[in-house]
Amino acid sequence: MREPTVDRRQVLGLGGALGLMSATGLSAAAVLSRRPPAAGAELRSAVPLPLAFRVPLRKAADGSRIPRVLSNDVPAWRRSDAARVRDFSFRAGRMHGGHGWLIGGRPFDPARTDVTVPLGDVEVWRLIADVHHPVHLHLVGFRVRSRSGKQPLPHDAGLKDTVSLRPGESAEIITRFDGYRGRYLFHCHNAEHEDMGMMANLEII
Ligand SMILES: [Cu+2]
Repeated sequence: MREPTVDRRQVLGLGGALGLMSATGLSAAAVLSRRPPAAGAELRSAVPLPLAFRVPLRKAADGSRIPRVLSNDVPAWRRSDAARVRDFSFRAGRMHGGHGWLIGGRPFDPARTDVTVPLGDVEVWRLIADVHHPVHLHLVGFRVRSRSGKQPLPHDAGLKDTVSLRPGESAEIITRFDGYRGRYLFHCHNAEHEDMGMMANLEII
């Protein structure tokens, strides 16, 4: 008789995800294997811990499917909607007498407003990078119009909060700054870059 099997997500649920897996010495291969352990099996830790996972004796069906179209309400801003176009370079430079990472040639100053946008305006931003910089905006999602003057990449489709610029690459993005007035940030999402100056203040008025 064929043994009932369990969904591997049940196994993960039992294990409390990957952190516990490493704590117990169970290998990722054992837990994430495409061939889940047989029901009733017991997964034991490789290190001497008073801990074991008992796979329950029940069968689970997974009727979920990834839809063919994930979203059809993506904003269709046109370039002609833009109240203005801005340019921002993301480059290495000098900061406080040392090495830093700069936006538009300037390191971050928390007291300085770098960009002021009236609430509701559509803007086009042209971003250019020296090395790899994942550029991230707070407050709004945006759409990627082009990369270095060419068609965006497949993963640029949809509403984005980050565009990952490759070395020497530029990108044109468009968004409407709606939502709330106040002060927000945009920055390189590389933690070392943002901590070494590659951040700027955006004021919605
Ligand atoms: Cu960066």
